[in-house]
Order: sequence, then structure tokens, then C-alpha cells
Amino acid sequence: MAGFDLEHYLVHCRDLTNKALDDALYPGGDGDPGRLREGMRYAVLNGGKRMRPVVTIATCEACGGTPQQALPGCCSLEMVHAYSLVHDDLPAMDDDSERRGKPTVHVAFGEGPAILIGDALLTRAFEVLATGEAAYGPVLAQAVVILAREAGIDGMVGGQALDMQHGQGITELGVLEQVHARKTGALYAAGGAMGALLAGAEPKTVEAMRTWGLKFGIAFQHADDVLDDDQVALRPQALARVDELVAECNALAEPFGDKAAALHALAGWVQKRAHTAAAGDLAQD
Ligand code: GRG
Repeated sequence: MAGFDLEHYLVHCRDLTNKALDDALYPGGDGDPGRLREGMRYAVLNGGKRMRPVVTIATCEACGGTPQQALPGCCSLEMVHAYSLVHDDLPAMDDDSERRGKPTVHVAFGEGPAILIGDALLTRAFEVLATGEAAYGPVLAQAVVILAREAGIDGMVGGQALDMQHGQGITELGVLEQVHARKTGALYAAGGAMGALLAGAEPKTVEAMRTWGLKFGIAFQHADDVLDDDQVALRPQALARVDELVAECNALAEPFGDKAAALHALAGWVQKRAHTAAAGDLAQD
């Protein structure tokens, strides 16, 4: 596993995902009422690290699948992620005017259209997932349920509500992690589970990969907090937790041997990201 080229792997996964997203967000279709189709493409294809698809591909490969098998999961997950960012940027939520170095969707397209663009991305995500190749069979229905659960009230949407309820007032790491687990961890958990499912894994393995994604996602959010200079009082505890979460991710990946090389490399990446940012050496992207 030593010598795994993560940089190359990230570029490969991003390229595959970007091509599939470009196809899934077709520019033609039945006209473009309210420029919604244009706005959906703007929201999704305007950059982004594509880390959730990378996790989906890496868990799929750990379970013996190919990157292509993971793509319906990658696209649907990235569309749900993009919808959440569009809605989170709205004046009623974070009121941000820039994302990924460009005007946010509501600035570029208007507030009403931005709500609809988010809605259309969410529904298109499930259409793309559910109409994946027939070869997947009943697995697609299970993937739909996983994504719905992790994106919904018991996952990302519930996490956003918790976050709004707490505001800046969180003083305990355990409470912060409850928010992180739902708001950010849930979509990574969906990526882990869908990658395994689309590779044809058994339920026990799907659950192990879901847990891998969840732990990775929480660590990712701790790193993001450091990058954004958030939750400063809890930082030493959060950095210690990143180390624990990464060790737990590696233990979960261990039984998969060399096929889990990407999972080990990703765990190392998030750990380095958090600690390098804390040392003040990593700028936010
Ligand atoms: C509005 C339903 C709803 C949910 C919003 C995603 C979210 C929940 C809020 C955005 C703000 C935030 C800090 C969320 C945590 C998740 C996160 C770190 C988002 C940014 O993800 P990256 O870094 O972004 O993967 P890119 O641009 O690389 O895709």
C-alpha cells in the first residue's frame, strides 16, 4: 500500500465524476424554464473537490467493484451536496455571496430561482440514482433508501436544523460531533454505503463502509472548522478526535487488504489536512 499516489487518484475520480455529472445535467431537455437547467449546471459544475464521490469510488473498489459501478452513487451524492450548498448560501440561511470563487447561485440567478434550482437538483439526484443501469437490479432501490435517510431529517437536513438551533453556542465536543455527524458525516456515510452496495457487497460490509464514511466525514468537518477558524475553543480536543477517527477508519479498512489502499490514503489525507491547517499552513479552498 506504500506508494499509493493519492493525488493521481483524486484527479482520476474527479474526472470520472465530472464527466458523468456533465452527462446527467444535460443542457438540452425540454426547454429551460426560469433558467433552472442552466442554474443546476452552474451549481454543480463550477468546481468543488468531489470528495464524497471519491469516497464512494474508494469504498466500491475496496469491496471489489470498479469506479464505473460507483458512478450513479457519485452523481446523486454530488447533486444532493450541491443543492445543500445552494440552499445554505441563501439569505435566509448563511447569506453568502461567493462560493468556489464565484457568485453564489442566488446572486447569479436570483433568490426564488435558487430555491427551485436546489429543489430540482435534489429530485434529479434521485432520478439519476434510481435509473442507473438495470444490471444493478434491486440494489438501486436500497441505494435510494440510503441516500434519502442520510440526506434527510435523520441526516444532513436534521444536522442543519441542529446547527441553526445551537448557533455559535456549542461548548462540548460531544454536542459538536452530533451536529458534524449529521450535517457533514451523513453524506459521507451515504457515499461509503452506496459504494459498497453498488459493488455488490453483503449488508455487513455495507454497514462497515457506511461507518467508515461517517467517521471520515466527521474528521473532514473538524478539519474544515480549523480551516474556517471555527470552534476555536474546542480545537485541541477536535484535533485529538481526528487522530482517533482516522485510526478507527484504518481499522475498518484493514480487512480489505490492498483493495483498501485508497481508503487508507484518504484517512491520512484528512488527518494531515486538519493538523497542517492547525499549524497555519493550509489555506481554505
Ligand atoms: C441547507 C439542507 C441544507 C443543508 C446545508 C452542506 C450544508 C448543510 C451547509 C454548508 C456549510 C457547511 C460548512 C457544511 C458542512 C459541509 C461542508 C464542509 C461543506 C463544504 O464541502 P466541501 O469542502 O465543498 O466538500 P466543495 O466545494 O469541495 O464541494
